[in-house]
Amino acid sequence: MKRILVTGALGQIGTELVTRLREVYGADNVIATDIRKPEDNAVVNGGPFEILDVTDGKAMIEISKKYNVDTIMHLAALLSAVAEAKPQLAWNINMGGLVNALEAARELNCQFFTPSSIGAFGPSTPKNNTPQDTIQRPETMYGVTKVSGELLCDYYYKKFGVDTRGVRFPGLISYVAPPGGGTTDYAVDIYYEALKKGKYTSYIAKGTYMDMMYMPDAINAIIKLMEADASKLKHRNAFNITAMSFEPEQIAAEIKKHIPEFEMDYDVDPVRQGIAETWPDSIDPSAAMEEWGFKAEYDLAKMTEDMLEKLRAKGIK
Ligand code: AKB
Repeated sequence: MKRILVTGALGQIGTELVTRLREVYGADNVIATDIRKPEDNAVVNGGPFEILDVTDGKAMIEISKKYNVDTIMHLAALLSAVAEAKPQLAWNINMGGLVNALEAARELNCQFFTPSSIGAFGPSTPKNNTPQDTIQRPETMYGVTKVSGELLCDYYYKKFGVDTRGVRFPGLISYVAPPGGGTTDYAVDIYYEALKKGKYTSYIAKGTYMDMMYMPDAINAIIKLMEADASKLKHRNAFNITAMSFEPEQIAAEIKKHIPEFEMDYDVDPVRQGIAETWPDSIDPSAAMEEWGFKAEYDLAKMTEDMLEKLRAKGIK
């Protein structure tokens, strides 16, 4: 990777990924793009930035050519809860954007990354230690676009030789930019509310396990996979990766160790709960570990300590 175009660069992953890529590869070599251009933003001001609507394939190719990129990291997508509320829009953005990004990668002979998700699994998928290769019959629009995306990326590799790579992200927890419209967002919100109010009302029910990961591990995983020796990759576009699996009581208990007065109650959202119930309780990341050395550094305890420290340093209280 030498010259990298990132779509959805102002999102939860993009904000931290762009910053790290600019540290590693040089600020001028990372072209951040998003549909909006806010002022006073580190990603906008820290290197090249272009406004890009990913459903505009012509603009994507033009920007890729303008900067002569050799890598495309396509992050722009609607998350699970928003996608369920706006399924047609989700199809247009998630699939339309992906095809446009893959076409740009094909035309410019770029290496390509896009994330899949635990949302690519469904109720008939084995729920515990979900294998790398297994049944995928998701029942959400987000899941439909994620499975289709995995297949499309495999297709572009096999048919056109595009060096496509990707992971199935679990819920990502971070303190820099907020997630927008996911099912796992409760595991981010809880830290903000614990510091601001000392209490949190969970929209996910007691006993609902989902895989999660702290953002530094997610960013490391993307870079490591993109730098991995292609000859070692048997899978390419949908590596299961995870760092931990917990249910709401467990994250609340961990926060209580730092904020003893913290209390949590429940007001379950049927839509997000319904989505969570179709996802695995825990997935098996062994293919990623074997093929490109995936390893997560943060467990629930280490992440909680760091999240609270970083949010306090940001002035959240
Ligand atoms: C979501 O909840 O939609 C995302 C995901 C797991 O893909 N965080």
